Amino acid sequence: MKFFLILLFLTTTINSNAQYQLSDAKATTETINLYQNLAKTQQKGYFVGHQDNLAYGVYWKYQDGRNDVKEVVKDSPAIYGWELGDLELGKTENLDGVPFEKMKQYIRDAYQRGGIITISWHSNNPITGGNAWGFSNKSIKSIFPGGENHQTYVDYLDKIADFLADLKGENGEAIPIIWRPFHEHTGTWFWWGVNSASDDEYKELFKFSADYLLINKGLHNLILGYNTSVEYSTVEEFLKRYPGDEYVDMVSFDAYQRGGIEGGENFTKQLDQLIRVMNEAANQRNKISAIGELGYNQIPDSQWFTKVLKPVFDKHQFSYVLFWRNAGFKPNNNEVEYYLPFKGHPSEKDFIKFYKDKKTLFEKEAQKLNLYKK
Ligand code: BMA
Repeated sequence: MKFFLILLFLTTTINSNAQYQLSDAKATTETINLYQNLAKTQQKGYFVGHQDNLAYGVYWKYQDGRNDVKEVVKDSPAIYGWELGDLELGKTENLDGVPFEKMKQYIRDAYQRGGIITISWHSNNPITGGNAWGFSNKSIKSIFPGGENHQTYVDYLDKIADFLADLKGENGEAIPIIWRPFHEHTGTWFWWGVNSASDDEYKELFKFSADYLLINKGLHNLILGYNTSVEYSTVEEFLKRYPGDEYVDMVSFDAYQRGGIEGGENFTKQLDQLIRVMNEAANQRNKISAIGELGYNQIPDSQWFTKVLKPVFDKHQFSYVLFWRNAGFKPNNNEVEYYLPFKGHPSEKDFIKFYKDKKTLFEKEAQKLNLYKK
């Protein structure tokens, strides 16, 4: 009898994911369903995503129907990452040249096909007028209510809110968005990072912005992400700038392998530690977890996916991994940047193996799971 009761308790908890509740009590049905389904799916695998996937690849730009992932595995990513940097300045293209009107259409199309959308924001600096990188050595306090840069920051958020509010499905419902603002905040390079914003200021920034979008702007399609970089080795360090359970639904980190391929073993170890600590934090706070950004520029290791990533991914549960963008050649700095193979790349075969792994979930699987339904 006792055994039976325990079993009953376990099945009920697992099925309803009762421990995972969105922080927004007014979240739309589709957003709640997506969140519950992300939590449930963590138990069997993880969704695979790609930044800017539909807009361009290493050797093409804006060609309808193309995407580098599909040309290799005959399936699309399950998660589509997009970036809003420069929208706050009223520009028509983001900082990487993606037109916002096209982006909206890609988002609608992917949602309609059953894919998942996540959005990041390399916001320009409302204090200095500079871009996201670099810092002012001034406190960011002046963007909070009463401060001299407050109105500038509120104007930024208004533009972000307008964009997010315009993302609607065919029946007029708001498209759920995994909103991942002020990411890599444990690093030094952004104006919201540790060199410019104190922990308390960061929390304030996160809370003010979320309140503004949800309460003032009435957006209820957001799954809120708290996303660090790699500078942590304990739960306390990971949660150092955590704004509170009522402001976060998902925790994640960004990590990149750099240097020679002999560093693969160390990267596997590092990832293992990063995921383990993140998941401890996630379990303590009853939040889902994910890898917000990942990559090894140009994938110099032709077995990177199965030899470096798979062994560690097999050991842990998390909802998704997003590979960063296949920018190709970047004329602004003469660099080449991409993180997933294109047709003809030496790691194509390895990525197909990774695709076939039963834990990796791409768009066809996402469609079957009907993520926006209960
Ligand atoms: C970086 C690089 C940059 C890009 C930025 C925002 O990591 O890909 O080229 O501008 O992300 O997308």
